[in-house]
Amino acid sequence: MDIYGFWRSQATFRVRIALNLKRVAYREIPIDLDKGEQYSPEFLAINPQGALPALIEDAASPLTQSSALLEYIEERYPTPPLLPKNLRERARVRSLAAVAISDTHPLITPRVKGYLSKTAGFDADQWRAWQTNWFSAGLKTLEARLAHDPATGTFCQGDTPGIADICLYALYEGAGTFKIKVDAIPAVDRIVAHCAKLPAFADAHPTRQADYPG
Ligand SMILES: N[C@@H](CCC(=O)N[C@@H](CS)C(=O)NCC(=O)O)C(=O)O
Repeated sequence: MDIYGFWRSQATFRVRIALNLKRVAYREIPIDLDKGEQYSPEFLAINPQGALPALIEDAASPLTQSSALLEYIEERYPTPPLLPKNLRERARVRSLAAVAISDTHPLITPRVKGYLSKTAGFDADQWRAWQTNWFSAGLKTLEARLAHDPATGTFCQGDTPGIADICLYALYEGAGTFKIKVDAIPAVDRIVAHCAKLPAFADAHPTRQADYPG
């Protein structure tokens, strides 16, 4: 299995963790977002959206969108499960994941940065304020959702890591790659610390990737 990705790509980070948790071997092919390689004709032939990750298996068409990939990996490799069995618990996990995947991450992508700098004249400070605002909003929402909910355990849902933890960890450490630290999120800090102890999470970290510039 090959994944087109980038060390800092939060969406690729999520897929790396899921594959590691399932113990599925993969090779990552780097696409440098800082150089705009996602818009090369070669990559647009793989994903016309110009976004990472893309997962390639044999001669099949590429699969894209990290939420679809997490579900695909879960269904294709059922052990260990990354979603609970109980229907309401599954919905809670997907809802927590969506705070990161759907409502936070899309706002801080390179294409949004490009648009804001071109059309609204954003400079580096304005972009940083924008990024900080949306990382904080996402992580504080997750804190509010997790802190007092009896369904929260060692991890987001009970005591087993799953899709919500994958998304939380990638969001939190994604903020870290930009040196953004959000204060007063103790439940999030605690769950992230538990995730970081697991090799599947730690090995997927941006700083552990071959294309990490150091
Ligand atoms: N919803 C997509 C988001 C994909 C996405 O935006 N990926 C980023 C990297 S994390 C990207 O490739 N962005 C390229 C750009 O914005 O130009 C997913 O979860 O896979």
